[in-house]
Amino acid sequence: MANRPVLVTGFEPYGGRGRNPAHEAMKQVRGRTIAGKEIVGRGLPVSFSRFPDIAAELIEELNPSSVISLGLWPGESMIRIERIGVNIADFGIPDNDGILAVDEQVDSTGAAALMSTLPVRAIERAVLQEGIPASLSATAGTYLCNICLYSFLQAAQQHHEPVACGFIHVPYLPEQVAELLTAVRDEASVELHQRCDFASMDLDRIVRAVEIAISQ
Ligand code: PCA
Repeated sequence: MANRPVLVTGFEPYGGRGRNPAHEAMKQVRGRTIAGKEIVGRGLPVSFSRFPDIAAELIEELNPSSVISLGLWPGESMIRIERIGVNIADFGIPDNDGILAVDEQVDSTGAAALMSTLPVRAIERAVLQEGIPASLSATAGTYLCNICLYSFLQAAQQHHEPVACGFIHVPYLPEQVAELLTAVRDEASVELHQRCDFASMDLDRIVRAVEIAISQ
């Protein structure tokens, strides 16, 4: 039987940002073989209407042994390994279709929450071992990244073979924070110390953390 690939997904830019480090990290690993595993990469739309179907379709099409999804968490300072997806869709900003979900559910008949089935503690330890800041997180938020995590976990439960699924949030790129700092200075409407979203990590480190996650 052919080896099953690892699916790495990365969200497209959203929220008026020109780049998403998650999408860029996905592009750096796709098409490679890492720890003997073939990596298939897909960009995901920041679109509530495309979930949960897109997750089920990708698992059906690719039959991956595992799915590692990536998204940006603005202001995060480290590799943030999510433990849990919740059945809540409640957005702070509209998605890329202009939809602003308030107090909705991902699936009205679904479980309240689903736990990541990736070896999250092993990933955390291995990433830290390489000197890259990382920690486990008990909330992926209630926006598209949480919807993605929940949807893949649910789709995996329906699949005929086991699929380990999980989500990793990544920080801004340093270049993005430099742009933000420039904008804050130019707008001159809040003091710099009122903002707490200026943490960043370079793309090479983010990609290395994804490689390590794939290898666990
Ligand atoms: N981050 C958002 C959605 C897309 C992304 O990269 C989130 O954390 O939900």
